[in-house]
Amino acid sequence: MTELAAVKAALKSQAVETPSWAYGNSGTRFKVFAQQGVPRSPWEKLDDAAQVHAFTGVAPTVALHIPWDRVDDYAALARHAEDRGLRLGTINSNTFQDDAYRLGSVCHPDAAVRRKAVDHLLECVDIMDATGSRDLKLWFADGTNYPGQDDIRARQDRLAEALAEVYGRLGEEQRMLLEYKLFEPAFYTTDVPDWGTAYAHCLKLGPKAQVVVDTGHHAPGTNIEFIVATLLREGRLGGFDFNSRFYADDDLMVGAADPFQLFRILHEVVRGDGFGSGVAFMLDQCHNIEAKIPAIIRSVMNVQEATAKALLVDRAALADAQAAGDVLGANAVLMDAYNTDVRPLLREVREEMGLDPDPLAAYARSGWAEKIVAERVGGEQAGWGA
Ligand code: PSV
Ligand code: MN
Ligand code: MN
Repeated sequence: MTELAAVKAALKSQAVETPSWAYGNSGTRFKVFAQQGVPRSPWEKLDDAAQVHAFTGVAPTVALHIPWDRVDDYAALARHAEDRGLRLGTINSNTFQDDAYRLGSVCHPDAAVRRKAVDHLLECVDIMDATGSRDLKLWFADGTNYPGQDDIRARQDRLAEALAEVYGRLGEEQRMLLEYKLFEPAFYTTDVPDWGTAYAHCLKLGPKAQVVVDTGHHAPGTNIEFIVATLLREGRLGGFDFNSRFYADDDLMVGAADPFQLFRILHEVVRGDGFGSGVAFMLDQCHNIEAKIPAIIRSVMNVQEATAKALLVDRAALADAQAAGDVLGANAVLMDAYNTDVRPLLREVREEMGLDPDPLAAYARSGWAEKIVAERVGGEQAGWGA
């Protein structure tokens, strides 16, 4: 295979998981702007996700969030996905939207609240069994707002105990992805604030526990690609929640704020043999003011473009320049790849996959947007938190 053929083959095999919640209404704490045609159920979210996959060819799985996507029959939901060329992906737990969780969930000082939270996580594993999902994604809103509010170390002990119970329930092929976040909703301490804390817990649990990097969950200026390189080197990078941010956890379209950072991250993924290795590429975004399906298509394309550039890095030339201590030469190799216009290459890849080379234009022509506005009348639109 020529090098270009290998790059094309890798791009065709890429899989970007889209989040069910991105198809529903979302907003900030100030306002949720409802959009016409938005899904009213998990079934309709999958119908929309099928459009993203149909036009991009690389978005075959959809992440669910429980209880936002609670249904009576998960096997039927999995069949609904299959009928549309999709599979159900990661199951995201939710231990942050119940009144009981005011002081935390698995780290709460009251054992009864911790039990409730762990039972929810175990229920999520039951759902994974029914949907055939590989990954359970855990993000905990747990933390404190004031110094002295609770014992920082005791909270870590409670977390470890809860994680161990859930880990013990995982099947052979199932994984637990632990997501960290610097702050919010807790403002003083967060119980899983950084990759080091997540990694320490995963290390104790075992190989099925992996760290998930949400690109919006760091302090400004954090070198995320260094974290990626380190976790890959340690065999503990479970996946990404991709999105972009200007200020905090903005959940904007990936590659919109800083496409160069996305390239640098993907370069480390490629360098660390993390591409096609089980590292999950997921989106975790909210489209508050823009049309949702085209925004998700755009996001998938942004990931593809950054991946194509990362795959085009001349690794041999880079290694030579690095070995020779050629600082500017090495930097130039990386920048050459980043500055390559990969859009013609991706158009070719899509044509070879039997797709329209311009997914956004093809979607706009398809009539789907008009169809859902006309058909989805009555009922309650799905929204963040419902
Ligand atoms: C928390 O901010 C988070 O990134 C977690 O992944 C949640 O499950 C998700 O957002 C909800 O959008
Ligand atoms: Mn996330
Ligand atoms: Mn987030």
